Amino acid sequence: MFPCDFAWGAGTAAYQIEGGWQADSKGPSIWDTFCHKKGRVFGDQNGDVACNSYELWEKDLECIQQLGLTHYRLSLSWARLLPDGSTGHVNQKGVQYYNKVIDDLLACNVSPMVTLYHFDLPQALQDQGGWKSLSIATFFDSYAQFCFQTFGDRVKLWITINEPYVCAKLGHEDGIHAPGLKEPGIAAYMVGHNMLRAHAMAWHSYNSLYRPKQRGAVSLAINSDWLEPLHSDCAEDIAAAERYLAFTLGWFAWPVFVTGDYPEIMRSAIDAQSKKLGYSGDSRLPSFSKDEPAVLGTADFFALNYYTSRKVKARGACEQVLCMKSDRDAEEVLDPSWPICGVSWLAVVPHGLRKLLKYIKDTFNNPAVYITENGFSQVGPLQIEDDQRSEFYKDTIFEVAKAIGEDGVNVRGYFTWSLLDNFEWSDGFSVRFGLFHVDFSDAKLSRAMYHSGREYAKIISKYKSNQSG
Ligand code: GBH
Repeated sequence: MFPCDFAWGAGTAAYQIEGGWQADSKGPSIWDTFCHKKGRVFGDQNGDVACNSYELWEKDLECIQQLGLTHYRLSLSWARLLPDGSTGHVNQKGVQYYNKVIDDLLACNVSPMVTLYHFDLPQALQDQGGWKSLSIATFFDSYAQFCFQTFGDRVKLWITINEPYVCAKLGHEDGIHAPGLKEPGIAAYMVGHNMLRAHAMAWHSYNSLYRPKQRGAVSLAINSDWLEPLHSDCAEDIAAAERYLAFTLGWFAWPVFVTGDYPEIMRSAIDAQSKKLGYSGDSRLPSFSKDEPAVLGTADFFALNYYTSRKVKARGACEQVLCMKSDRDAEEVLDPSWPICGVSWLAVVPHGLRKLLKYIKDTFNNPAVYITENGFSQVGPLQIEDDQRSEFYKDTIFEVAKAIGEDGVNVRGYFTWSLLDNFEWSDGFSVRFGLFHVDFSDAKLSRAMYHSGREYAKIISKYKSNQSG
């Protein structure tokens, strides 16, 4: 049921694991700056050291081998490679580090999937306006081309940007992620727009300059919950769930996979709200220029980060202020039959993934899909015997199997989040997503496999032997 070349992976992100924040002339990123201000992150923690994967990469490789992964998803730290964000100055130590990681993986028969951007913009580019500035797309394209040029002989799976939704909304609307801006109703749409422009430019560069020789595939990773109307027979709830989906998955998937532009209900909702609140001027949702490379068709596969599901109802006439929540006029409701057992936002709903995969197949013309992130965290007292998480992985992978076998979804790979317990953004080290436990109180930062890791290794080896047999 899983195709013989199915990718069995796990993922990490540079800032969450590497540490070495100043090592070997790495430049600072917006997450360095953000965490170094008090009151931003749980316990004022930061990623200065994290799992110290910059020095302990070999330990990570052992974990990867213990799991029997066929693929490993990592991200590159832009500011480690290009300390001030531009290709004018290349940090060779950074190049060496990622060369070693990639070469070691390949030597162990593990294919790298490389994310160019996982939330950590070089601070030097933030100082020039960051993702709000139009010129960021050109900087990103140069960085991407540098990476294709440097690593693309060996890397065949690329993700340009991870979760533009999260960068835009959490970073520029809610201010709970770096760069910590709170400019509701305006900045997130600009940021999302520039991320799409940047992604499209990089895809076109790959397509014309590198693909002919390197023959890899490029996409962007879109996070989406599965959404259902709270009352399936209530027209307002149905419309609210549709709007919610348009403002999350649709925001990025529509331009890239369907029309080259934002979902119509997104634009009309935003413009209607502007009118209501007396906000004049151009639409707060920018428009794509015909003079720039087209966004439509700039993904060689669909990269999905799925964690949870939500019920949705209309908000009605509450709180009329300029913000994304008012624009989308749809509220998520936790369903009591979908239990929360870890971090507060994560209801455990494995079957939501199957439904979302079917929706993606039907809506986006049956693309090849990689599930680039999926996971479930522990909080509170630590258990190496994390049986609930083992069950979660078993159930989820079974849902993926049904999506392939019964719904005919073209799923090409599944990556758990995460290989290691790591720096979980605003939750610091208090939330653990790893298949391996990391002892952050021990100077050696020793890694130890959770039972869920053992379970995942078993699943992988079962399907691998089925495939070869
Ligand atoms: C992923 O995003 C990230 O890509 C990854 O780096 C991270 O480690 C992983 O999640 C686990 O968190 O704080 O209540 O406003 C997943 C999508 C969307 C999930 C934002 C958390 C925050 C909810 N994320 N959401 S809240």
